[in-house]
Amino acid sequence: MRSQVVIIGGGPSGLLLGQLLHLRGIDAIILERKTREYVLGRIRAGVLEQGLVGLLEEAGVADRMKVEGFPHDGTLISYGDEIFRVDFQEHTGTPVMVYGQTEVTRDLYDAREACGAPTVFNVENVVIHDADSAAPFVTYDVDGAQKRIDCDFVAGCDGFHGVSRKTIPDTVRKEFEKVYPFGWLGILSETPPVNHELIYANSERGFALCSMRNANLSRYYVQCSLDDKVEDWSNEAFWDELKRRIPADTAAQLVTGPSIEKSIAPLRSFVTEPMRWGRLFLCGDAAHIVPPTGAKGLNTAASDVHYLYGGLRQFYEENDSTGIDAYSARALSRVWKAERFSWWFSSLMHRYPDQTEFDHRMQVAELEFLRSNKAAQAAMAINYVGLPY
Ligand code: RFL
Ligand code: PHB
Repeated sequence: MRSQVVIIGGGPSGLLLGQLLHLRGIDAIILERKTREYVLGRIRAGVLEQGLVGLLEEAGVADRMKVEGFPHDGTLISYGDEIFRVDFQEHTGTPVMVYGQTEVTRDLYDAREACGAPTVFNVENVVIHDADSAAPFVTYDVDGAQKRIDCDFVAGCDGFHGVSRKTIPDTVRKEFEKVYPFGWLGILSETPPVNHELIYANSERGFALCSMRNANLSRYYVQCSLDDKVEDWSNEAFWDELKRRIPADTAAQLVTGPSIEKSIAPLRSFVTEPMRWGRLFLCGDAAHIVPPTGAKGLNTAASDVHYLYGGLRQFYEENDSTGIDAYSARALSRVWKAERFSWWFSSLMHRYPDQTEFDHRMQVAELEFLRSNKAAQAAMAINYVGLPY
């Protein structure tokens, strides 16, 4: 079998790239390790930057988002019982779109199926061969048989635990990592959100986030210990802890109920360089991870897709490899800025196990500065809504 591009991973990066390429007549086959249902069962990001919204429009999959998504013009930040708002419209003229990653992925799968573009699920033992040559190929097993696809390019969109990144030799690959000494315990609950905009809360007991998916679906998180197990957290204990971390008058409005999903995610900052090796290109979580504070994970995956899609179009439509040659440098330049923002916002909002009283005073001073200074709010808003591509 032959395909111009082989995309490894049918998460949001792979699906978005596949759809954009398909609309330009560039054929791409997607290889996914799990089933479609499994991929759609993962509850992850909820906030989309304008850049991603634009890419979804370009890919022809924005109709449902426009009806069911919620543009947010600002966000709230609390510390203790103090609370203030950062206004995105005032500082940037743009909102963010609240629309779940699950829904984005569903829309992309539906569009892919409608146009008959090929996706192979349940693949195993994916191996990328000869990526540093002009004739790469990919082998994999499905239903007990080994298959081979010859291609021009391989897009490694297979997430943090995929095979693509590890295909780049150790002598070439450089990795940068910071692991945070806490996790986020998240629940999804069929209750009305406590507020129509997100609330990021710094409290003596640790960070909390009040987020939402729609008028009757809320997403809440509390900072937890890395040793905590989901089973140890009853719904009651979760609601109780959340209420203690947000301002008292907000807590009084919180509607609680059963959780329909509960999970713990560790926090990590991670970047691999370069993001290209020969004819293999890494996209999204395969190349970088951010802590979720600031919602940059999915959005940074989307900016990679933007640069790679542009480069591949230029290659196929104009026989010009400038874009693919510049891919790694362009993508990394924006990746590092998203890493910086997520690291800064995480450092500002969490309680660290070894935090001194001095460190805490620094957080409060920075929060008070942010509360009172328009330039600081503008810097935050510009990063939150998304830096330009
Ligand atoms: P994904 O979504 O991980 O998709 C990769 C896909 O590749 C498949 N795969 C393979 N397929 C074939 N062969 C192999 N060898 C393969 N190995 C893996 C996987 O099954 C999967 O379907 O990466 P992608 O597409 O780059 O998208 C990135 C985003 O998913 C990610 O950045 C965000 O979800 C990060 N993230 C969050 N971001 C936010 O902005 N806000 C959040 O609240 C948020 N919560 C999260 C998150 C990531 C989490 N993970 C990865 C543990 C919560 C969690 C739990
Ligand atoms: C979410 O709704 O899941 C969410 C929102 C904002 C974040 C992280 C997660 O910064």
